[in-house]
Amino acid sequence: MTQPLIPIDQCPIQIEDDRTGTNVETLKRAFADNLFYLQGKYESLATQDDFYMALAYTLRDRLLSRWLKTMKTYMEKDVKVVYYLSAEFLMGRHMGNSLINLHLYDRVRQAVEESGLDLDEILEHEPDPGLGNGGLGRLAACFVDSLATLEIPAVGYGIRYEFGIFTQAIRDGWQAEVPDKWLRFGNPWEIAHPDQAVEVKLGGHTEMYHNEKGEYKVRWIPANRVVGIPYDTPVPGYDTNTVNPLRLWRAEASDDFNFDAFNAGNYDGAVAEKMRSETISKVLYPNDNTPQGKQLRLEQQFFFVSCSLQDIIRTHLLRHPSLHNLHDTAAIQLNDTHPAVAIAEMMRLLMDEHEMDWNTAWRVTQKTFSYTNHTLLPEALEKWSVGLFEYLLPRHLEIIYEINRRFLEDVKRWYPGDDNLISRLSLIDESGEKYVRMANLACVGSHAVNGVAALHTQLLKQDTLRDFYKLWPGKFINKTNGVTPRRWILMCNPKLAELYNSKIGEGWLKDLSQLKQLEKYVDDPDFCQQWREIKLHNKRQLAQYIWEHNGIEVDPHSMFDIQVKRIHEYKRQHLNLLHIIALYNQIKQNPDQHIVPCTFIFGGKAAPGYFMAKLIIKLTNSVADVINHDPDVRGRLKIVFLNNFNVSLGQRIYPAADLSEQVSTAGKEASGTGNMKFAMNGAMTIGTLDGANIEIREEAGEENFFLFGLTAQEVADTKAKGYNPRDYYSSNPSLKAVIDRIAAGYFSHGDKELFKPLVDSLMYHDQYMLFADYQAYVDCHKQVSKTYSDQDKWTRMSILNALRMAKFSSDRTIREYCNEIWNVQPVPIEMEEYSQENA
Ligand code: CGF
Repeated sequence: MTQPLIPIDQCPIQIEDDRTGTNVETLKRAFADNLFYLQGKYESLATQDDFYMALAYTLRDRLLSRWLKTMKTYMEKDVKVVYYLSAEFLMGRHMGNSLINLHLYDRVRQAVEESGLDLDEILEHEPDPGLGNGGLGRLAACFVDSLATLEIPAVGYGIRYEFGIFTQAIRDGWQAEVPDKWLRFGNPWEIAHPDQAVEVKLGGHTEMYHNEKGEYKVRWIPANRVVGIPYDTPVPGYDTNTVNPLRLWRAEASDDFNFDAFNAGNYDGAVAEKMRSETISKVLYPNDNTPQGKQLRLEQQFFFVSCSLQDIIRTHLLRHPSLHNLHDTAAIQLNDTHPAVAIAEMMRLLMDEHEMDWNTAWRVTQKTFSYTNHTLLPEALEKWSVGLFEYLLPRHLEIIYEINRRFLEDVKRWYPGDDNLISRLSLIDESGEKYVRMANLACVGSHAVNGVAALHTQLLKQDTLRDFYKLWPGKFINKTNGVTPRRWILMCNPKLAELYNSKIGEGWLKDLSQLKQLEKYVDDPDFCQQWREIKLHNKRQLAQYIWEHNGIEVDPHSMFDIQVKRIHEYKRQHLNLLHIIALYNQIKQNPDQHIVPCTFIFGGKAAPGYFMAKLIIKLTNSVADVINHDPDVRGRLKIVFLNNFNVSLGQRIYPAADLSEQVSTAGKEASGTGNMKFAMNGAMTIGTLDGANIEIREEAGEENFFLFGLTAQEVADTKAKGYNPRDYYSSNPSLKAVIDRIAAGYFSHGDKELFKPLVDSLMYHDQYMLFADYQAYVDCHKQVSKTYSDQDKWTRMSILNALRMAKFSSDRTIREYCNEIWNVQPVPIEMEEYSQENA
């Protein structure tokens, strides 16, 4: 008789073996074992990649029992789960995170060292999985970390792009894009589950039919089918047993389809179709805040949404006979409008595939979904041409029309005769070519809509989504963004973490407000001295990196003034450049004048098709070239553009900053999250009253923040009055000198054409009002320099900034989502602790 297989965690004899044990000897054995059996290498022939892979498997093994137990607990307890739908997850490297969350850093370091290797080198070998553009994708990654840490049942759903965000190279000062082959050597962190593959339909047409009960129904006859294969990556919580999955879908051609073509002898056609299907998960669109109306992008969105919803429904039906109570087991969050087609797909699945009537399906849908808006830029609000929608998703378009019809009926009843209101609220933009407005769909189909910082939510209510706010004020809620202190303090700034631990223990890592207790040391000379030493240490490390990568020698004692983020005109990297050139002009006029030595560091990618952003990169490098080599400057100003800004580079940069540049035009940056990472690591902010800057200033204290510039209201008022940038140019000699220097070709070897588009755009439009804010910004920088010269004062301000950032832990943000939007509770995962001593 065959014996049923006993799950490993229920085996009567628990053995601390090579896959679970955590003492140094066991770790060493496991590492060697994986190198031999999984990488197929002797140590003498192994490369750094082999070592990295072997160590990654060693760690993944140690996550598995917690991971499977987490899944089993959720199933058995039939808990409500948060499903976070996001087209981007910018996770950053996994290995360091796993070491921290498994509390294995020291033992693994020892095991690796005793094996004759260097852990830091191995850590550096992990490719940075760049499955996101910037803030939105990184926010999703911080959120899944906090969800697991807070023991919230959650699944992140997204796309397993074969190519993530491009690698940025700098050639002759210009950005060049290089494909990101992050999967080249395989991905040891993920586990594929082809058994849970789902089919996704595309194209075709719909038809009416009678079902068995004699009712009229609609069915979708697709032209094409694609299969979604899930790949799960464990997301361990810090200091808990919870390990939640990040489930990313890969597109594969459906066998049926190929088979037909093969049978017909059309081999090329079958292969071409296979490639076409698999293209869906090939590459991440490298645009941030600028949607591109490309068919493939809509296919990507629908693909991962359909896979995920089918998966959610399957999970629900394992424990419930019907879908009427789906909202009791599932809270689905739409991270921006990229997954908003989920509203229509859920309706289709409920009605067409699960026989639910419209009203019930709509009630379930609305109760299940909530939507986060991430942008105020009107050009960034996604819309899809009705023609494309109909071609790819004919059934969904019908459903959207019906949602719209019913919705507008209501509006007409509530606001009779207001046709303008109707056309603004409509899910279909009919002002010219017809478009489906995804934000409108998301607002109508969700029970909650949130912005990502207080000002942003306020502006959504009074501007971008004001008509919806008027209809449903109760739906709108603010959820100020946050970032995980595990990655953004502990992992990236270990010396600072050590200092905190030595004073108050490790509790702050799960409750950042505990840092407030350290305020009593703000005047303690020893503490301040240690604080300065840590910053200097971090600056030295960054200086070393700059030397190795850019060949530029920078002085770690100079002020590190840093702006790293996507390059975008609204973020105003060029305002920063104008100030640098103004300082340079001063030096040229009077080379002996006192100037606080400063290293200006930039980093960030530009969307490949965004000419002006690319020109800003070129200008940065050109200004750097001239100023860094001018003997009059005597090294007092250095400018560095660090190429390929990504999560790993961010981990080096934030801890080394003295000054954080957050200078977007007020009312344009929804929140920002880099601003939080800088402040948590003790950088002072120079910033406008925009996004989360406002709240950072409130928390840090007005006196600990360098504020400048117009408010969002003043920006609007100035524009309304008729803004003319040339007035500022002609009345401000310093500004004029700066612009004239660029226009004269001083930074382009006399070429007056190169930067003309940038100069003209400022002189004749200046959409983001750099000129209006120029003088305030320059003056504010004077204040910064003066303060920096008083190191005691600066240190005090830096300490207070870092200690007062509790609000910006993503744990706080996630708790608010749980309580106010998702209605979910923590579910602790009970496990017998493996004794680390006996292991
Ligand atoms: O989302 C952003 C970022 N660029 O990804 N937007 N989008 N789309 C906003 O511009 C940021 O201000 C915001 O912090 C981030 C996450 O909410």
